Amino acid sequence: MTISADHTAQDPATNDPASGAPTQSHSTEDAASEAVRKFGITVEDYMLPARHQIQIVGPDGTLNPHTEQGAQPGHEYTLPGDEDLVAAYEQLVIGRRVNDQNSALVRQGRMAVYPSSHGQEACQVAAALCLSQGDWMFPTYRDSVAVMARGVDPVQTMTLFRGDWHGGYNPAEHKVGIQCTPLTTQLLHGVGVAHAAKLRGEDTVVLAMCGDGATSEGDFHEALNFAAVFHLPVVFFVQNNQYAISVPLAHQSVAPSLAHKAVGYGMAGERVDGNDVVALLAVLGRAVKLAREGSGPLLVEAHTYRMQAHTNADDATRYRQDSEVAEWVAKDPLSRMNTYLAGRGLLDDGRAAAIAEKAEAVAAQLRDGLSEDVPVDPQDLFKYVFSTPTAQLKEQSAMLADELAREEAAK
Ligand SMILES: Cc1ncc(C[n+]2csc(CCOP(=O)(O)OP(=O)(O)O)c2C)c(N)n1
Ligand SMILES: [Mg+2]
Repeated sequence: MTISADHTAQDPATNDPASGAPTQSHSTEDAASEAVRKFGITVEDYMLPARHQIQIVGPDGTLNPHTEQGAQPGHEYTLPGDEDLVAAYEQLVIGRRVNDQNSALVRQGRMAVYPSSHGQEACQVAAALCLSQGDWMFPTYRDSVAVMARGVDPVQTMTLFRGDWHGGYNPAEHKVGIQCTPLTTQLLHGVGVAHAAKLRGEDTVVLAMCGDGATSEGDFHEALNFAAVFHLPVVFFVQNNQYAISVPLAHQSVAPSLAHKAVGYGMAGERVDGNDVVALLAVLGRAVKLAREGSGPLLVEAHTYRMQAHTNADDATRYRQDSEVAEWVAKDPLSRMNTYLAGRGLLDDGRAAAIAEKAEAVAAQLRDGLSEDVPVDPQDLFKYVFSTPTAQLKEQSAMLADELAREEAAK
């Protein structure tokens, strides 16, 4: 495939500038040629994902030889610093403990539903750690560990999944969108925030997250196209865990990779081993940096695996083989990082024990917080939907008030 750098791009700025449309063209060619100048690479090298997934630490916990890291022109990545690696490992251990604890709380009836990210913790952790304080994250229902790693209180994070509120935290306070169940609506929210930030002259980057199945949604197309045309600082992060509930990737897309979808929108795509937190930190870190520097949006696809059922309401044994799951046990993100750090002398027994203790404290916090029966006000259903409630909502709210009053009187 050849991408020409020298044909004249259509100027998307025929729109009314007052609408916020770009007043000068920011085409694929602009972003790519800038990168070509900056990195001395070809346009293809900039736009297309690496020939192989970027991997820095292999499943056995050893550093890959340089050539196997996907180190082709335009795809060289630097190893994150030691402190960042240990911090990531700590979050991996906490994330795994959170996944196991939440699954147990569902079985105990303390939570309505939990889409576990067991096996995907490296993606979760890197998503949070690659962002600066002023950046925004737009997570899916599966990204609770990423939300917590970003600093949202664990119990507040899980309030949504207890089923008694729309969400437990203030998105504006944490710069984290509410975890979305309707697939890919959050990508549009993220693009909107990035657009607003750009108009205000802020240097905010938005990390907009979705799954492999979600890439088939119309909203995915609209979000990517809008972000590319308006040259917005968005990193689209696709966690390809191979399934959309029971639908395997092969029935979802026959693109060479999901990262290749980027080029059709005029943005660069990259693919990375989603169970290698070191590679994820490097790839997402660079994508965020490029987006902040004005390179426009980028797409990162992480290859990972959902080790457990879609949610507690799903039976994964009906559509996949145990042998397939076993193959991914060998690629576990935690054990490879443990081996790698221990081998480099960055993790001894004392440090590992201190990390495990922190993870236990978070699990205890979840058990305590989610075992409390919090009184809920049914009228909350109608609050906070619109700043000025619609006539229909007012009517429904009055009907509910009447019913509750009659129930009370009948006691
Ligand atoms: C708009 C919309 N369509 C369908 C669904 C039903 N649904 C819930 S999860 C899911 C699969 C999504 O798969 P993927 O994007 O790969 O994310 P994963 O669950 O694997 O993390 C579907 C189809 C939904 N929630 N929203
Ligand atoms: Mg999936």
